[in-house]
Amino acid sequence: MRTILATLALLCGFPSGAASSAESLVLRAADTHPFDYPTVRALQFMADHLKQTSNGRLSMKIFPGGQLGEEKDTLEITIFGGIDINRVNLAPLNAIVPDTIVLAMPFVFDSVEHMRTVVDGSIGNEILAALEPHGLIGLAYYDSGARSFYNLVRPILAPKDLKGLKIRVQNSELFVEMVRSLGANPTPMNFGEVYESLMLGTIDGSENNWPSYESTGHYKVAPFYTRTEHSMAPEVLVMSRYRWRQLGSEDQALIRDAARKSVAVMRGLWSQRVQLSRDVVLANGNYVVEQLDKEAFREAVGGVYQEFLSTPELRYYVQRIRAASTDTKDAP
Ligand code: GTR
Repeated sequence: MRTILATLALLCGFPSGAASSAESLVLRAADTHPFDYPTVRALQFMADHLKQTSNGRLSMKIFPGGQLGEEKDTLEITIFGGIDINRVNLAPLNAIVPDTIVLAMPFVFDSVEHMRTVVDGSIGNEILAALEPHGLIGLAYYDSGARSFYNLVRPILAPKDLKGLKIRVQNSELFVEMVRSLGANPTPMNFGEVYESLMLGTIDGSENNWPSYESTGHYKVAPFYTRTEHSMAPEVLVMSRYRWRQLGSEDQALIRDAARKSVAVMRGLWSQRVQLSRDVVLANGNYVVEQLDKEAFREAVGGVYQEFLSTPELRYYVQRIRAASTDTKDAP
């Protein structure tokens, strides 16, 4: 596991924007996924666009594959300015910015379209703006589809099948309690440690979307995948507020514009990759449960709503998210 100090040592060898001439700036961008994953390809689009619109003055150096560390650590480094741009999932932000919890709540979205409507609208913008007092500038949301459970022990058809299984979760109290309320034993762990832990049997399973289940090779070790689709926590593109404040408003606008334009590109790549990853998993002969009664899962996580929506502001966000659904089902 790469530590914060190791990441800083690595970055020291790389010319940062501050060391460049006043004319040119190289922004360092982190992503935990490999170079061909939709998030990284979208970052590459953003980099190309930025270079073009700034006539080569602004560029991005992308560090994919978790080279700069795990999301929990790279977020800290971004806050104090060691990384300029960071693509992370919303979950590790839950501990830093409480408002982000509402977009990760179980079953709060009825579909990917519902999630997109919310993050593209005023709620999405308000939550991006809420990052700023915490040292981050929210640039955009990327798709992350829906997260579902997988494991190496047995098929999950109902919450009772999760009972006693050790399930890895992201570093977020919300995910810990969500999994506990379903009867499993939650184990918070960095993304990069999951494969080995599955191999060693120190965990029984995890939860993620189709592309991550496939690209990490977890599907080869944990063959039982059930489309619980319990969370649609999106990906977020954040920038270091420290770096942001060193930039003029014209450069800030170019960065925002490039980030915004990369969203549509990412969504196109994402839909293709979901399809491809699902095909790879099915062709591998995995035991995939696609049709299931989600009601029992929805009911089991009801207590998480009482526990985590602890302020009127958070409850109001969720009311508005639910009102934005074309489906009439109430959240748990
Ligand atoms: C993926 C997400 C990553 C990371 C990972 C995880 O879906 O794209 O940023 O959050 O899940 O489970 O840690």
